[in-house]
Amino acid sequence: MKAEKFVSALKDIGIESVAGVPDSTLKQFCDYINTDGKDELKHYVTANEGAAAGLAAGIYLGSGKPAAVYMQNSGLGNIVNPVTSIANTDVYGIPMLFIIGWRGEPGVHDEPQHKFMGKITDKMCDLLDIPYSIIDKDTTGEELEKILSEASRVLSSCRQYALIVKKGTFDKRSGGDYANAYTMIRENAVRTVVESLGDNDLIVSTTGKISREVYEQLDMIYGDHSRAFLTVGGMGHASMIAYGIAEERPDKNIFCLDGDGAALMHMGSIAFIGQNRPDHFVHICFNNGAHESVGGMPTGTPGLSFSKIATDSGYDCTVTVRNEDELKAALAIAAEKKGLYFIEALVAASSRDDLGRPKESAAENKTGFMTRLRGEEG
Ligand SMILES: Cc1ncc(C[n+]2csc(CCOP(=O)(O)OP(=O)(O)O)c2C)c(N)n1
Repeated sequence: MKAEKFVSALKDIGIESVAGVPDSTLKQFCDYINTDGKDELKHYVTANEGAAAGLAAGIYLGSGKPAAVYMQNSGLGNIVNPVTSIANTDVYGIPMLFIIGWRGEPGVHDEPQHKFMGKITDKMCDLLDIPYSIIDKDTTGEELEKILSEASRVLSSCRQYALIVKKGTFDKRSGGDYANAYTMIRENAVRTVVESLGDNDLIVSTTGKISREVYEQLDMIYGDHSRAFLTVGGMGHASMIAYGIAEERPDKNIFCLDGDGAALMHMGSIAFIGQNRPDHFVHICFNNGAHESVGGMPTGTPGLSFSKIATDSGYDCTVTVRNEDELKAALAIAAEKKGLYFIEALVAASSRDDLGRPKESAAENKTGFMTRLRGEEG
């Protein structure tokens, strides 16, 4: 299915606005509405999928027209609250069309963090009282029209409707090569951080390719990755996981390796950490202005200074770095004296095509991390 056709079919049922968080399953659609098709729909990239549902509610209240919300199925977790306690007909009855990328579809190989949500995606829609249709690469224009006409009927009764989109639904298209003005390669920056670690230092890394880079670099440099907890799912929660470990293990230095998209997704955690002031915590945000791990689509907050936010939230020492020498200098300052540090590393929006993935199961990696920590208990 061509993204252009899909967008025009959405417009045919009166959708004029779309909001969401990008996903690789929806990459061609996201690329189109970010580039060639940017004038077709009003488009908002939100911090998380729940925020997109809130925005869709506001658009409906303001215009009387339902909006669409796109997401990876992980985002269903974030929309549960606005759907159940705002949009559902037991409350206000606010129509929205959800476009959900189906990761972890049963029978299709995918990463561990997608398995359970993949299994329950349709059941989640049932539970949330959202009728849905599944679309894939074989869905014809005529079938899509029929599905959307049913969606339109449901929306007109102030309910929500979902399109569950299988991997490979949208035809490949050119364009969508996103770049920023930064030159530091994120993988090299991750290596610089990993190389700087002392025996007492632990890593908690965020969802996506940053964790895959951490895993690879640790294995390459130390032959072991047990000092890292990879937050493979739960995007945006790495910093609170890191904080929890910091609370329980004051004998360790905790390095949280975050992404700008993930930090935005649950931005309140920066405020929480700044106010609770762990003194053995280095929070590094690799800011590429993009959701690079799922295709490089923009995070929607160009120029936002994460280090200023960290300063205002109460971090002791914050700095923005643009190259590896500046990063090394910032890490050396953090190593000198305990404190709550924030390093915003401005990096290019790119990664290596042959970047590896963890070879063990997520549960094995958790056990490795915890066994190492127990073994080092003072
Ligand atoms: C709740 C949720 N929504 C969306 C995703 C899909 N997803 C995985 S990684 C990622 C991008 C993360 O962006 P950022 O933190 O900026 O790191 P980058 O990939 O740019 O290094 C997204 C959107 C997800 N895993 N979970």
